[in-house]
Amino acid sequence: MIKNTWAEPYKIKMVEPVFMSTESHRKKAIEEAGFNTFLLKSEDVYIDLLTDSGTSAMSDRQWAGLMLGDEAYAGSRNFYSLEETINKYYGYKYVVPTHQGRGAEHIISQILISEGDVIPGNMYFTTTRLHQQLAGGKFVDVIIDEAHDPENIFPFKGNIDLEKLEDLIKEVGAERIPYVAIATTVNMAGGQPLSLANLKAVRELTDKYGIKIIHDMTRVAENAFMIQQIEEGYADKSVAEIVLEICSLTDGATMSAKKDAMVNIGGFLAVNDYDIFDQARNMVVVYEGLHTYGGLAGRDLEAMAIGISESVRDEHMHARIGQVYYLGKKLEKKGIPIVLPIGTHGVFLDAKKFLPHIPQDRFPAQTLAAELYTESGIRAMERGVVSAGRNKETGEHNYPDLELLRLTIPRRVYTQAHMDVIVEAVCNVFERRESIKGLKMTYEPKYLRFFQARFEQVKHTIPEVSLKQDALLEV
Ligand code: PM9
Repeated sequence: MIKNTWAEPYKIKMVEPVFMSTESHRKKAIEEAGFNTFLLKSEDVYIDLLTDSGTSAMSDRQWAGLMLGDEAYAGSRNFYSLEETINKYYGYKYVVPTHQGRGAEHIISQILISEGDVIPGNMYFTTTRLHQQLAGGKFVDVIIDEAHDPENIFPFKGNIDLEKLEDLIKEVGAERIPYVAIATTVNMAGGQPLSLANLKAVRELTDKYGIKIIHDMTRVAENAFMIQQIEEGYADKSVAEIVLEICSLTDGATMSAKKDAMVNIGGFLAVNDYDIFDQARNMVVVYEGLHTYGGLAGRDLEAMAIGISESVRDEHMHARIGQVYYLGKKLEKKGIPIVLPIGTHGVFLDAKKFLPHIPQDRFPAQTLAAELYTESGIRAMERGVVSAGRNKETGEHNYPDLELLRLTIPRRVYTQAHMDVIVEAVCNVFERRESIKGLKMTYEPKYLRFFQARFEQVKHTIPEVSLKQDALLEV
């Protein structure tokens, strides 16, 4: 993978200084943040690997696009430019802009899901599953088993298990399945791609039962690059061609343009069915804004359109994923337990292996996030039991097999030297791993708890009896 030497297909025109803190400053900061990296102030962070969402560097063309914002309330020319770009690069017919991905998830879930419906998908994503639940649906994971094993090196761990999917259809009935949810790539599995062969088979199966496919296309260009690199028959196709082929196999999509499309804010819902579009553009005026701006400024729509065209360029993807691989390979060589194969938007540390003495009730990945920050000022994101939330029926924690700390790489932001610093910091924490104790949750919000939960350090690593919460919906 990523065989050729690569370098960034751009040069740097503007820089933003970062804060070099002391260890005592960081100790205080993480304690004040309740040991939750989401609650740190960004100015206390040295290298920010919390997310690749809205954190990428825009190009000079995107910044220029901001100046072309047509801020008319209705019918802004930037909307038409975005619509044209989506038609051209993704092939979807109808577009409804939203302020970000979850705005689109809300709308499509409310339109397509009825109480008691079941939505199969290739692993849950936090906001996506919550919107499906809030609409009365139940998410069922039908990803292949390999995806739940951090050491399994199957190259397409984002694939759907066709047998699991067909068994589910037969069990609940096709009429209870409004759509199959397909994500490119699969974030919670470690940024893993799905193959076109698998997607074609899913299309065939869903056609047989008359079921739609809704595509979470947040990182579709990254998925397309992986297909180009490793799927038989795609080496000579461009990323742009593969993106179009993926989209053509689905009925509609939700997009968080803050990732692939490299804008600080923005998203959309795109569909091929006029009736769904008609309902969506009516709903968007209630929750987001008029259907030609969807909660965004005209300038945001223009930057998004330009970002989409930049995201599907082969040389961009080569450098973007090349950088993630550079980091992953170095960590792997040092013996750090990471999810394999290396994902496309970040390197995921396997916290169960990194801190085997900390039980999942003591939040090993959350603990590791706090330790890495204290060590180095590097901020990463927990993707384990805290993110997985609680079982809606029992109120117990959901215990995912994957207890991960995500080192997410923003696009076009950091250099190879930053990657080397990250490796050094992770190795330093690894060396003193046996002395690390776990955390206890002291505050838990009802929805998407990972964003705002607070923790305290514990003295011993014995499991906690997990607190139950009333009226739990989440996730
Ligand atoms: N992903 C991420 O850091 C943002 C914060 S965590 C909720 O990975 C997928 C695959 C995503 C995603 C956000 C959304 C929601 C949908 N699908 O954040 O609402 O990775 O734009 O998108 C984050 P928005």
